[in-house]
Amino acid sequence: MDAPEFDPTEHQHRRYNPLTEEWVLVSPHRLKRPWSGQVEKPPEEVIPPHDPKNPLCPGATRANGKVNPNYDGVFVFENDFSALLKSGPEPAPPAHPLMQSASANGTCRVICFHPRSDLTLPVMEMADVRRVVDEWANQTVDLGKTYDWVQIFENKGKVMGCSNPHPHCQIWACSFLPTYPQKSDNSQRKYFKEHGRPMLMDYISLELEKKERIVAENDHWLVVVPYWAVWPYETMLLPKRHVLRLPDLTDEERNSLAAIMKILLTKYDNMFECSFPYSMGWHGAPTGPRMTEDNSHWQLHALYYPPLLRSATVKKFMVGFEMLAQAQRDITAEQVAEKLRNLPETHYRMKK
Ligand code: H2U
Repeated sequence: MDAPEFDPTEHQHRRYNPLTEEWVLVSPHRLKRPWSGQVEKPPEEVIPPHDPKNPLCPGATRANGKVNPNYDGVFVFENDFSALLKSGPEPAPPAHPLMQSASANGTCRVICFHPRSDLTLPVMEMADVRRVVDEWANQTVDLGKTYDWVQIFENKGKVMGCSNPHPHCQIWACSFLPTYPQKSDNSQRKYFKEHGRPMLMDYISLELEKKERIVAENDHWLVVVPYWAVWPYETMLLPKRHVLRLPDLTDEERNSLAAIMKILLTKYDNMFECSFPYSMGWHGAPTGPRMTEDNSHWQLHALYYPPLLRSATVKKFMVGFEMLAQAQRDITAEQVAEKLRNLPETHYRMKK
């Protein structure tokens, strides 16, 4: 009897992430196993639009005693519990290769997206989301004058360790390239050297041609479940044009980014009819002293890593084989892209 032909939706295989140079094990046959875990939806959390005790709200007092202004758009402040300080004593040069330390300076800031605590990006007005995009770009310019890497990230939901429901993100600007950006810089540089084109521009062309993993698309932006995705609902958001950093986006591209983010995040919320948790962040060409180097190998992109697996409460744990050997997923990137693509672009809360 002939062996059955390989079917990526049925048969185990490994996929390669060219950015991290890591592999992920895909086991779609496991989707057939019985599941008796929790699937019910928890009651929706009621968040007041304004809580004078919440340190991120307009007019509230923060941990360091400072009072926030009565802001009516975005509001940026220096994190009162910064993981990176502007300066400090330098560690001594490594005495042994097995015990190396190096200097680490930086600045941490918080951006409040909106004065109201009960809003999230998908349910905000387009103009409000556009203000967030502009602030991301402004902060990249400002902190990018000094720092090699400006990491903008949003941690959303209690399950991601986010303690505060007020819509906000963080920025950690570093005097060094952190581990993942460093890996990404290396791999994109290597690809550019070998092929003469930016890796992610080639990837965009492939995804637009194959149309198997596209979640949403507009004139300027593309959202895909990457071929090599690890988290069940992981997505990548990229400009279709070759863009190095957020500040390089045109006025039109910024409006278009606000629009596609609202669509992606609405689809996420509609998946399990909950405020979908995730960690997301922007990766663009390095800044600071690295700004003068040739960074043509870079392409700006945002990475979304949602932790959920099967329902609003069942999370994927990166444990066991994943901690000790390699990342693994059951449902394929193509199957998830189809699910997300078919979800409505109207938020479930607007229907009721
Ligand atoms: P998270 O809930 O995502 O951790 O974000 C809240 C951030 O706001 C967190 O980094 C900062 C915390 O350090 N913060 C202040 O800087 N001052 C405060 O008074 C409360 C919270």
